[in-house]
Amino acid sequence: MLFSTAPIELGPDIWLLSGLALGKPLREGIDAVAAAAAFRHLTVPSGHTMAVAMTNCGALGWHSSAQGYQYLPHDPETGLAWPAMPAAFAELAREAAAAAGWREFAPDACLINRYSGGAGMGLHQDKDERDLRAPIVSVSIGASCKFILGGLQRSSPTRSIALHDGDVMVWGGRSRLVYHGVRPLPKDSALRYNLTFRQAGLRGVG
Ligand code: MD3
Ligand code: FE
Repeated sequence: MLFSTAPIELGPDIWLLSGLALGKPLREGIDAVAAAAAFRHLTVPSGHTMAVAMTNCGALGWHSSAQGYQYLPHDPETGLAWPAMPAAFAELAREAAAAAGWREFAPDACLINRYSGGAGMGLHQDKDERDLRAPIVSVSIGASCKFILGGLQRSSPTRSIALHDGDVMVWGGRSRLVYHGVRPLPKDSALRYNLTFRQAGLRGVG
């Protein structure tokens, strides 16, 4: 049976909704988005290429280049608008935010990360969004991973949290700017996808 447990507060304003995404047609949504906006390995300002492959859907998409990080209304690879957020994505994001106490969440950006064996994401903060009062909702799909949860400073102590297929987390308020990352997946791991839903622009503005 598909199930999801009651929300667990992992830290101040960090909520884990285990299994909330199970049984929803998210892989189909990812495939549809990727058919229009292919996964790519972006360059970071240091000149390195990210281990994680990314694409986006929604009004705005996160982009990184040698020049820095920004949200763009178009895919720079094709010049086309990012594909629309699949209905199942938007509904899940709003359901999760509401379950964690944010009833007004209206995501305009969904970044899709794809991890293959050996890929991880170093410790960082998410601070490219215009309005940091809105939470971020993240959804884990596919292979499990070890998520690294730090604090408000890079030097803060970290915890390791196992994330599994279907797990959803909501980050807001006092923990919106916590440092976080993902340990490299084992070399022989299956693929892992992560969706992060954000209110990246001004409320009501694409
Ligand atoms: C905590 N993604 O895309 S999701 C990212 O699993 C990112 O792909 C990771 O970090 C992944 O930026 C982690 C969990 C997550 C996402 C956003 C956050 C944690 C967060 C924003 C603020 C604080
Ligand atoms: Fe992040």
